[in-house]
Amino acid sequence: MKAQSALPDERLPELLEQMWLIRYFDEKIDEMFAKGLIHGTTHLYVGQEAVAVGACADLTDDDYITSTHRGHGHCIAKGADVNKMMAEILGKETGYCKGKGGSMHIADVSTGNLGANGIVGGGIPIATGAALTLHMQKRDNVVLCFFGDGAANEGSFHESLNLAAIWKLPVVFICENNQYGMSGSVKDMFAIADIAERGAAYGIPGTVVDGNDLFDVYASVKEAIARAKAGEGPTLIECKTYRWKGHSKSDAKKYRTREEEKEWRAKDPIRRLETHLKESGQMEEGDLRRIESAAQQKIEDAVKFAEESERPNPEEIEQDVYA
Ligand SMILES: Cc1ncc(C[n+]2csc(CCOP(=O)(O)OP(=O)(O)O)c2C)c(N)n1
Repeated sequence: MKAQSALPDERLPELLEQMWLIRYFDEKIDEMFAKGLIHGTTHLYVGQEAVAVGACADLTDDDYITSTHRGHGHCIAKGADVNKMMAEILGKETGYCKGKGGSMHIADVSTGNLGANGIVGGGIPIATGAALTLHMQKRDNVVLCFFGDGAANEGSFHESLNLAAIWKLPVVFICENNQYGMSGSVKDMFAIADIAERGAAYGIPGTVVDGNDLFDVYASVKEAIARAKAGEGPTLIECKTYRWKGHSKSDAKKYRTREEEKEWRAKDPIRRLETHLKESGQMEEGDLRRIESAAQQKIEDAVKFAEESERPNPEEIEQDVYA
């Protein structure tokens, strides 16, 4: 890691809290889903927290992200209000889409989040278009484009990377390789070792990052943002990580072993950051637990806010709905 890309120590408590917020948000969604309190489906981000938080750490509200069907982590890392997110998922009128969108349609334009996306690979051309806008308006901002390993086999990935490369657009393509599509392993779906190798096909750098290491994600994305802002064009960053939960709600995870899950849980990105904070003498156990409890409390408060909110008025069912 280059020295100028290192994450400043004073940012670590705040970023740790964000990671805990994401963890507790999605654990709570999982719990409420099991109780039948949430309708539709949802895709949980648990295990991947270091990617969203490390990547978004330096962004301002004038920088943009595009997200995926597994979008809660990106949304929180980009500064969304967890009350409004929870209300949206519970179908309440105080939610980001007045309760009519649900998990896969949360967007928060005020913080530069152009939205989750139910179409695999759907956010990639949107990010490229947003980057073209920034380029044409000569703005000093950047777009981070999150997508999964499965999306890297969609046509939208290839077309977008090519256009972004030839036009040198200010976009960073961040592939979260969590090892599986719905049930297909990357081992069966790719004939190459690293998805980052595909950068070479478009004449852009491709980097492999430990997606469970906040510092590694931060440093790589920071360098890619600097490249983008210097007019040198896009970078493809592959973050190797793992989703702890099933693909969505109806997944018995028959395609992988419990041993494999255990191995990845031992690489928990949150515990890794906590170990660093303790070993470097920056924090003691008590400080860490206070941060965790504060995050947990914010999620409990979000549930209360959502539960106490009204459902949308049935007479407005067709308002603000685009299909
Ligand atoms: C264009 C399209 N094809 C298929 C689907 C069904 N689908 C939803 S999620 C998913 C797997 C996506 O895997 P990946 O991009 O690796 O993301 P992950 O779920 O691993 O985060 C599929 C095939 C879809 N929503 N959109």
